[in-house]
Amino acid sequence: MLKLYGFAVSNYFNMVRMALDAKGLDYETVVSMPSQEDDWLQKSPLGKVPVLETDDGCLSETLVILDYLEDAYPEKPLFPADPFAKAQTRQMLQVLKLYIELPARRLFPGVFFGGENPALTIEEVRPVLEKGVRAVKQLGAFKPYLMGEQVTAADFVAMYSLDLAAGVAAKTYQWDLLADIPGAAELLERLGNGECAQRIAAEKNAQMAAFLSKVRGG
Ligand SMILES: N[C@@H](CCC(=O)N[C@@H](CS)C(=O)NCC(=O)O)C(=O)O
Repeated sequence: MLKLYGFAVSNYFNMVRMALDAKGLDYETVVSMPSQEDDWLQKSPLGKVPVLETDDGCLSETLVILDYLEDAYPEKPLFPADPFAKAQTRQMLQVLKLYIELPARRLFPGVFFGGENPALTIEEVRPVLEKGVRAVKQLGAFKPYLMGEQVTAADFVAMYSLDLAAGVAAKTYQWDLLADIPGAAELLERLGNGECAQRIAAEKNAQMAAFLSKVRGG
């Protein structure tokens, strides 16, 4: 059976959980934290989560895992069949990862983890996020899902990256980031109402305080 390693507060872990659930796949979750220990590096060369363990071995990197799931389990597709539409979905995935999630993540220490963000980082992140937001707005269909009528992998990456980026933007720049992407708030609400998303949210909320206390050194 597929095994997914990670922890409930991890947004990347939850993106993959949503995809596994949408595909109706049986899988086991194994609670694992990022680590630079040798054992873990055997599974995850960068020491990160999530990791998907398959009969053929382990895979890390969320977008790669999403591609693998699509190729290995094509029933209940999470990418369009048409090559161009599929590439557009992948384009959106890259935009969300590179220009929304990763820049926002640079400010997690000051926004969520009780640290202080350096002024230079604050200055650097904003223009990247602005471009990312512009690109999501331009490339997104929001009809009603991010790429059109069908739910795709991009919806799951969006729901667990736009929400965090919005939190970062609000606290750092007093910027309502979602308001700059018409349809985004409604999309997050629609996705968040699903049964799997609700289960994930309940687990995340239950573990958030302990997680924050740990990263804040408490
Ligand atoms: N590029 C990775 C990023 C995953 C990631 O950053 N996961 C976080 C937890 S949400 C992590 O493992 N952080 C520890 C680290 O970066 O060393 C992916 O797409 O899966």
